[in-house]
Amino acid sequence: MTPVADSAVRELVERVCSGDVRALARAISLVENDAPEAAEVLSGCFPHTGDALRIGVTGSPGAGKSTLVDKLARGYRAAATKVGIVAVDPSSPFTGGAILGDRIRMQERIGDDGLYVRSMATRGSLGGLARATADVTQVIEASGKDVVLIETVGVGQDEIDIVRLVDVTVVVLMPGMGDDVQSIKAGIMEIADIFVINKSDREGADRVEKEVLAMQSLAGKHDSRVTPIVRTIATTGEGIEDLRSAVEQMKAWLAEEGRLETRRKAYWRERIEEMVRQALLREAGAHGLSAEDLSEHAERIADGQEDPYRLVPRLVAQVFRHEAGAARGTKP
Ligand SMILES: Nc1nc2c(ncn2[C@@H]2O[C@H](COP(=O)(O)OP(=O)(O)O)[C@@H](O)[C@H]2O)c(=O)[nH]1
Ligand SMILES: [Mg+2]
Repeated sequence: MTPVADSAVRELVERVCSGDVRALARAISLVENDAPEAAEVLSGCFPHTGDALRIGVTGSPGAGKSTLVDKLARGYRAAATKVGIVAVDPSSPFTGGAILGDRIRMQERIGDDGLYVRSMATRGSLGGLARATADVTQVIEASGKDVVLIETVGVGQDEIDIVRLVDVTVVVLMPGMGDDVQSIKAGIMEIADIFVINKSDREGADRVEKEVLAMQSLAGKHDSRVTPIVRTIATTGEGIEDLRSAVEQMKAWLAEEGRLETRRKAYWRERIEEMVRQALLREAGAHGLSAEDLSEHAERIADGQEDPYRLVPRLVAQVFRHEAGAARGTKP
């Protein structure tokens, strides 16, 4: 990057950190699209992160996550807590109802600079949705938010990866899910810090609670803490304050015995590994290993014409040879 661009990025980051909403939107776009300036933006934001509480809100489509997040945000705003919202919903790209709903809600909020809402463009996020969400969250945090709420549908590996980047995971269930409680058990249920039974105005809330309790007793206690179950009616706001206090209790629990540090260390351990992988692939791409090359190799390997166990060490050596050459100022 040229020095001019560098100083422009620095200025952009300064504006983000001072709470400039337009600068924030611009910085997020650069990061989301993995633009050449992205690393500089993220690096500039990094010193201004780490203090916000990241809350993941996950659960099946229609469980009431968006409504709940909206009410939670209002609760936090009433308490003068600055809130960021990241809405991730891969099931409805571009025209999906959820994203549209989030945008409408965002429109309503214009004028409150203590709240920022962003829907993730879910298709074409380079390096994956989890990467993009993690980076966007960093930028929003740097803009001075105390709490970042991340809404995501609790299905698929991408979503589980997204949930891994939060401090507190709220799993939203609802009556009438029946076997659904069982079906999402495998992935998301284990990482729940708080269960919410939303739509408690409907019949069957007791049954869902019983199922969750049964599951918990089956799983056994593996923590010094029982996962609380909070009943809510997101549409009316009933139970939202109970949910906020459950989050506060979780926060206090995390503060004990360095639990938050442990979680965040595990988080960064995973992210670094992924970042190194991405960087190496990008480096390889710059030195003659394009996506097409990869496909050609794959084809030959599938055909039995090429040996992957010899290919990969050769490719890795190629990248490092180039790096070493660049460091010496020579071409390999
Ligand atoms: N009866 C009832 N409906 C609710 C409640 N919470 C949300 N809804 C409705 O359920 C639908 C889906 O809500 P939404 O927040 O978009 O769910 P999401 O897909 O999980 O984000 C909407 O029509 C909401 O108005 C609730 O507590 N009770
Ligand atoms: Mg939603």
